[in-house]
Amino acid sequence: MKEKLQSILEKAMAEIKGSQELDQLESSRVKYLGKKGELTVFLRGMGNISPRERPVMGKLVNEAKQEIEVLLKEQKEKVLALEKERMLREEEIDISIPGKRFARGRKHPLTKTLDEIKTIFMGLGFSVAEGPEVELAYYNFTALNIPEDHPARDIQDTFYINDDIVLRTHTSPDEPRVMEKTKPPIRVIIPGRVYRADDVDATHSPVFHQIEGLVVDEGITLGDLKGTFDLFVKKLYGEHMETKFRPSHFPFTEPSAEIDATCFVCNGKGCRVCKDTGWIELSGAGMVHPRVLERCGIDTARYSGFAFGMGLDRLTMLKYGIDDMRLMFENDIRFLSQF
Ligand code: 2NL
Repeated sequence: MKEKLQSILEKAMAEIKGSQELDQLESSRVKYLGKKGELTVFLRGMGNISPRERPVMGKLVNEAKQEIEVLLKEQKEKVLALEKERMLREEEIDISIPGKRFARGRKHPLTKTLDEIKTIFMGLGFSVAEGPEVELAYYNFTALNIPEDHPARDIQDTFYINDDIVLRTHTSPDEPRVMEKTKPPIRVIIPGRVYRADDVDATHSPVFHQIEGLVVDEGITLGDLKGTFDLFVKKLYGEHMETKFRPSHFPFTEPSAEIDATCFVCNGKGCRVCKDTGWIELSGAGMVHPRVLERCGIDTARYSGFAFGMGLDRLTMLKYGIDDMRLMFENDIRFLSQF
């Protein structure tokens, strides 16, 4: 009997010591100490031994049971400690490894130029407004004094949604929208995307960008336009820049002018960019036509205003020496990452 007990104990001890998993330990516990476990069965079998030997054997069985319990507990702690160590090792963070570099995006050259222009005009007390790209033909043409038979209305030149709705061909329609809603004094610039039915080439795109400016107040003159634009150009391109007006025509301004600035490639000496004139055309402008003011309910006996409209794409191309407009819209990372 004693040898039997000894062999069960040895087997159990070896098994438990060899266990590396909690599951294994639990099955060992069931196997030896459980209801049908080997020690339990052994204890029951003691009915067969002599009453004299019984207390001695009983004591030995209990001792064996205790030994197994203690060992199970110790082994369980060992397994848990090993497990913890393994987890710590696996989850170790090496803070000396260099970090991952993320490719950082940057502003599109058009956005950069626009941001600069906004900052300059906001410094002059202008606010920034925006209007819809899908626009009523009324605001795009009629409100701007563009007559019914004007070529700008031709379906060859303009994207019509239907007879009354177009993709705006300029940012000018936002100005009557502002004038209808706001009482003078008005000082606003309006940047935005505009559309023309043009084929793509180095200087044309069916989608491009304009910035419109509008000032309406008492006593506004062409002198205010000249002073404002001159300051704007000096801030954008440098203090040495000069501006001049050239007579022009727009249906929504009277008188109208093209504003030229010193060619900043050759500083006025004459080069390929300015076609040897020393000047570069930057903007159309003029005094707001009285008919346009009146349509918006502005009293022309009291108020007058100036307006200008310029191409953001062109200004940006000139600023950075970009010679092909397509680059602005292709989103080629090799181009964009240069700004
Ligand atoms: C151009 C010419 C211009 C305006 C836009 C404007 C707006 C109103 C009334 C009067 Cl509501 N004028 N805007 C004036 C003159 C020229 O744009 O060729 N831009 C690229």
